[in-house]
This record gives sequence, C-alpha cells and structure tokens, in this order.
Amino acid sequence: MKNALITGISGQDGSYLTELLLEKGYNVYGLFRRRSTGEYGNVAHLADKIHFIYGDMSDLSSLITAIIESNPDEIYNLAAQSYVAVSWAEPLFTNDVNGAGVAKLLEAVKLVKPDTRVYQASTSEMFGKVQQIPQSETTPFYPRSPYGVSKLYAHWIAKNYRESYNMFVSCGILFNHESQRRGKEFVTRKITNTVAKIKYGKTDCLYLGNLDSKRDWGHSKDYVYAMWKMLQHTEPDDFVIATGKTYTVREFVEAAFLCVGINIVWQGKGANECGIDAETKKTLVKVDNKLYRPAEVELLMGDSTKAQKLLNWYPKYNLQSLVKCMIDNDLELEK
Ligand code: NAP
Ligand code: G4F
Repeated sequence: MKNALITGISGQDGSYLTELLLEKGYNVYGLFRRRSTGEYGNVAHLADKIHFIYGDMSDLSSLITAIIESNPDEIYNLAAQSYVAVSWAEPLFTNDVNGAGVAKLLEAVKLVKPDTRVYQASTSEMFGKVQQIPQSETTPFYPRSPYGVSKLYAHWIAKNYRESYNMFVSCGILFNHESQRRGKEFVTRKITNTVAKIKYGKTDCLYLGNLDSKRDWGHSKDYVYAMWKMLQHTEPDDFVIATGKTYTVREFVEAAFLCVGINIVWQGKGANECGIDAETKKTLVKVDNKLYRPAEVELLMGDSTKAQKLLNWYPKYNLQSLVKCMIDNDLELEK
C-alpha cells in the first residue's frame, strides 16, 4: 500500500485526486488549513477516509511534520492561491504560497525523504502572452499576472531540485480544467451557476468581463489522472495536459444557455455587448468593466502530444460534456 500526501486536498483537483488514489488503494494524507467554519471543502464526503494533517504552505515546520507523519511515496503539491484575479490584490501572499511555499516543500522533502516522488501543479498561465499557438513544453513563457509569475518560479525551482539533487519532481503544465466542484468565482462555474439561477428565476442577469478570452477547457477528473500517470512514469519530466481545443468565454456562455433551452444572440460591442434570449428578447448577459483584468491572457490552447505518447493520456471530456455535467449539477443545486 502506497502513501500519498496531497496539499490542497480540499480544492477541486485535491478531491478528484483523493477519489482516484483511494480507488487505487493508497493511504491518503491531506495537508489541511484550519478553517473557522470547520468544514472539509470538496472532500467532506471522504473525511473519514483521509488522514488530515494541519499545515500551511507558508509554514516550513508544518511541511516537515506532514512528511514525517505521512512517510509519503508520492506528494501531490496542489495547494495554491489559485484565483488569478485575486493575485493582483494579494501579490505577496500569492507569491508566499505559490512560489516560496514550493521551495519550502521541496526543501522539506530533500531533508526528510528525498526519494519521494513529487508532482508540482504548474499551469498554462505561465504562457500568458503566448509566444506560440498551440503551447507545448518547449514554448517560451511570458506570465501576465502575479499568479503566473509565482507559478513560474515554482516551476523552475521544481526543475532545479530535479537537476541539482536528482529528485523525482514532475511538473504538470495543466490548462484550465473545471467541474461541478470548481469555485464559483471562476468563469465557467460562475456561468453555469448563474444560468441555473436564471432558469429558476432566482436572478435575471449574468455579468461578465472579457468575453473574447479563449481557453482550452478540460475536466478535472481527466487531469488528476494525468497527475498520477506522471508520477508512475519511469523518469521525472514536464508535461502539458490539455484538450487541444480552444473556445471563447462567449462560446461557453452560449453552450451553457443552450443546455437549458435558451438560444443567446449577441448585440453591441465591447462594454456595450449583451447577450439576449432570442425568443423572449430579454437581456440575460451584460459586460461589467470592473471584471476586466489589469493584464489579460487572451488565448490558451495546449499541445499534449508528449503526454499522449509517453503517458498514453487522452482527455475523455469535451466542451459539451463538461458544460452539461456542470449545468446538471447547478440545476440540481438551485432547484
Ligand atoms: P483550488 O480548488 O483553488 O484549491 C486550492 C487548494 O489549495 C485548496 O485546498 C486550498 O485550501 C489550498 N490552499 C490555498 N492556500 C494554501 C496554503 N497557504 N496552505 C495550504 N493549502 C492552501 O484549486 P484547483 O483548481 O484544485 O487547482 C489545484 C492546483 O492546480 C493549484 O495549485 C492551481 O494553481 C493549479 N492549477 C489549476 C488549474 C485549473 O484550471 N484548475 C490549471 C493549472 C494549474 P482551502 O480550501 O483551505 O482554501
Ligand atoms: O475562470 P478564470 O478566472 O480562470 P483563469 O484566469 O484562466 O485561471 C484558471 O486557469 C489557470 C490555467 O490557465 C489556472 F492556473 C488558474 O489557477 C485558474 O484555475 O478566467 C478565465 C477567463 C479570463 O480570461 C477572464 O478574464 O475568463 C475571463 N472572464 C470574463 N469574465 C472572467 C469573467 N473570469 C472570471 N473569473 N469572472 C468573470 O466574470
């Protein structure tokens, strides 16, 4: 029986990864922040199967203790201040957790159990102002947010520990992945949840920022499987994980409304653009300038050929099946 330590266990990916590892017979340990509300987030349904260890990415002593207590074969470092928009409001905190926190974790692994296999949650945000389309492992980075910069430091320090100390540290450069467990502040879940509320008359309009942004959206379940595969591979390496397809936020909105039988047509441009119900002529989507970011990542589209070849990894979900499962969940929630 293998031991796995997951940081960020209460998040979207942490929960799906926990389910996968429990199915595979792992002992799962989760680094967990104390919460004033005492809730277990996305792993509440698995609480009796997880060994929780209090800790924080900014606290080296807690990371050392977590490694001693869990004696891990594998560590999945998923903990992060993961919301790009907030990284402008909290740039230093974002860097402490996402950047310096990773150096602390790697140092703890090096000191306590250097043969542990480590997964680092790198991100397509590191490509930022993209230098190539599609983006692969060899595409130059150009981060566009404090979040992207913090993750780029983490990515390089992870590679550095791999090369300096011969440690098994793999980085998954994952493109956006979503699910019904996604936080409601992220655009996909905000859309599916608000569409469900509109359907039940609980609200009348969806307010969004940049509708032209393009993202390569997959499902978290597919992506945590790739994380696990990376740590079973013969060698540590970097892998892009993506669907290879890109869609605008506007197209995601259209797909979500179609799931509840509403056909959206667009009128106006820029801040004056709005989405109208083709049948009732009601305005259901408006642009709110406050939701634009100081710098935007305009287009992400990943090339996961390397993961397909070396890990035999392929996504099962496409945009339509992703949107449908998110909408079905939010309809149930808002009923
Ligand atoms: P998420 O739902 O926001 O989960 C983040 C997790 O990190 C939560 O469990 C959170 O705990 C924990 N955390 C935050 N700050 C912490 C700290 N200081 N110490 C310990 N734990 C802390 O994120 P996700 O979507 O699952 O993403 C997982 C990882 O993949 C993140 O590193 C993210 O940056 C990266 N990533 C995500 C995507 C994506 O599209 N989802 C793409 C590429 C990379 P609380 O519950 O206590 O807040
Ligand atoms: O859903 P988002 O907030 O995700 P974003 O910024 O792409 O970041 C996510 O994916 C990264 C991987 O590339 C992860 F590393 C990161 O942790 C996170 O999971 O925004 C997506 C796009 C952006 O271009 C944003 O400007 O949607 C645009 N958008 C338009 N209106 C909006 C909104 N985003 C949000 N959150 N809320 C809006 O109202």
